[in-house]
Amino acid sequence: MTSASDDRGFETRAIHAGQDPDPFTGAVVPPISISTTFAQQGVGRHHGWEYSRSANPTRAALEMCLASLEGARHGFAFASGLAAEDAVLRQLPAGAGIVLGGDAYGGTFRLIDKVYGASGHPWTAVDLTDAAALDARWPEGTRVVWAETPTNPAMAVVDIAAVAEVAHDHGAWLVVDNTFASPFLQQPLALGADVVVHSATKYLGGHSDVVGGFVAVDDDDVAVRLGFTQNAVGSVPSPIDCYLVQRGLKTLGLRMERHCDNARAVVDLLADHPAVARVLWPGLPDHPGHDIAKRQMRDFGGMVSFVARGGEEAAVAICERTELFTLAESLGAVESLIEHPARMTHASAAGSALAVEPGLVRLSVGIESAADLVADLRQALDAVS
Ligand code: P1T
Repeated sequence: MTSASDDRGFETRAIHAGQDPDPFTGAVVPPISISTTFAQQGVGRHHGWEYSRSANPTRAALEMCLASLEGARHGFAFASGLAAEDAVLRQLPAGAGIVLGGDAYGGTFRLIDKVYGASGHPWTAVDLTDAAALDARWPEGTRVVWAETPTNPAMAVVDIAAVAEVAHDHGAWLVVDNTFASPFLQQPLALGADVVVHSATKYLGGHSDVVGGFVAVDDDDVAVRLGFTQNAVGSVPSPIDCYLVQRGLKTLGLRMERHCDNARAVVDLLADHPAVARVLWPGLPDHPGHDIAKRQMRDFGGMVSFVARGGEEAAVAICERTELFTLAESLGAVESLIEHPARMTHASAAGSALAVEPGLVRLSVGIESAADLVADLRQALDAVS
């Protein structure tokens, strides 16, 4: 769906873009359009809607709003983050190579390695925090560079503008997975990325009650191809799921501010605790990506990882001891979650270049009272000290 240019503020667009009151009833919340099909006045004569896989009014409203929030001309909603990623990777010509960052969500690794790698797309893991090294060691035949920033789960920061320049010099696209930052904190297209992907399951939806994905692009031709793929392959979200993401977006700015503030409070505890060997959060001045994050992000986000001093055993024990932080996969919602990436979200990367340090614990810091989150983590850390 194409979004009209709109220079209103982020929070205004989150609440109003693509969401005018219903022209027939005045309903302030546009109705959820659950119809799968739409009456035609004559063969091929209709109001712009034919069949809901191809286009649906609730999905279109979400796509317009999210495209606007990413500062993109075009947006496409999908049934999951991985479905969105798949739609982008399907645009690669036969045999084209992929560069994947040295750290990424385990499911993205699995998609690129086991699905695209297995069907003739060679891929290489490259540390994208060093754009000059990428340039110097550019793998021949690469047509897409796939970057997360901050990365899942090691919280590395990639300089989007620098990596975009290298990718473009070599005739490749830069795709940025903006799931960890959300468009409130970071807008990769404005920094030179060609494509933005999201797991809408995370901060965009924000309430752990919907699985979804999203792709944003500026290029009109790429948009036509993505729209074709969305319809031809058909991994589209239901109207109710679209509504849930849309509803989540209305508070995205408020939630992100609170996620960031709570992360700061949690990091203060972790940084001083004897059970913690290293804290990985781009807001820390000694984080190697701190200056880049300061430049390309509005704030440092609600995701925090740390390495337990006692290694894997201690990391697992901490994950099993918190009470308010729920032990669960996923992230980006109002409630705080804790997990052990090596055994959970990133188990598929074991033994690969993207394998995760076994002592690593990942926190998705929610928007509960900061003091309660800190107290909960403190008791879990104290128990393993
Ligand atoms: O789960 P899905 O909506 O398909 O999104 C996949 C995905 C894509 N990109 C990033 C950066 C992600 O973190 C994810 C999903 N991640 C988890 C479920 C997790 O716990 O890390």
